[in-house]
Amino acid sequence: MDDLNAFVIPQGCRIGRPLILKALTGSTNDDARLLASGGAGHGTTVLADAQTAGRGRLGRAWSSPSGENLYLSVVWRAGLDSIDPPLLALGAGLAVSEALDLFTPAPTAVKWPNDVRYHGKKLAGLLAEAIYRGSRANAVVLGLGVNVRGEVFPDSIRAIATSLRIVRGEDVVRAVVLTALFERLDGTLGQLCADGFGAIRQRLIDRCESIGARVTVGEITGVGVDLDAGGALLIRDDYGAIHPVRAGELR
Ligand code: BT5
Repeated sequence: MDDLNAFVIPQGCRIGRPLILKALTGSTNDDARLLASGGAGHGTTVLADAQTAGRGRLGRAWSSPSGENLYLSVVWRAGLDSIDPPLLALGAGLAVSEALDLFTPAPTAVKWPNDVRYHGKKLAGLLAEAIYRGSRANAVVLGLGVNVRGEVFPDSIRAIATSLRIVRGEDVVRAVVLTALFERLDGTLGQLCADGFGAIRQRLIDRCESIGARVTVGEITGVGVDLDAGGALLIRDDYGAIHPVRAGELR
């Protein structure tokens, strides 16, 4: 964990303070949710070297061995009066993809809504969980799992997962990746909150592999053609009808 212990929050960054570093935890999202429910401020971050119950969406497991990858959860409170949690999650996926480009031979892509992939394999996943007071979210926990140094994955994900180490062919220091992630998250999400989704929409479209691809969500199959002003993926079916998809799992 020495490389994580040595990590210093980039100057001027509004997230990552306080930083709670754990050698082992169940799930950093659970830890951050608890902190957020107790009133923890914007930017509070839990970072773990390993998780015993790392999770993805819909209760799926996130492989979280020690010494290899990044598992962190950021309490985000800014701008929630104007930005919905799903848009924040879209912005976070864009930020992570842009940050990871600094370490990959070619640009990474976003699989809508927010998986970050390299040549079709998953480099990073995002689990955004809103905490509501009444009908309004007063915090969103942005949980990030980024495969940095892992080289051997469990059988169940070997065919679909990759890491910076694998795509680069050389070691990557976790603290350096963490610095890039904090800078991009702070910058891109700050821009989203200040200027709205329109300010980052084109950047996301440019790296969204689900646009121009044949996709299926639930009952809808067609070609992803655009993202609308609310972040929905527009799918054109084989009869030419356009379907906006606001949430779901692309196949
Ligand atoms: C995600 O879910 O992609 C969100 C993952 C978020 C994990 C972070 S780690 C820090 C924070 N604390 C948590 O407890 N969670 C967050 P989803 O789209 O549902 O993808 C889950 C699927 O990805 C699994 O069913 C596997 O197929 C695959 N998977 C599991 N572990 C993986 C890994 N390390 N790398 C790539 N794919 C993985």
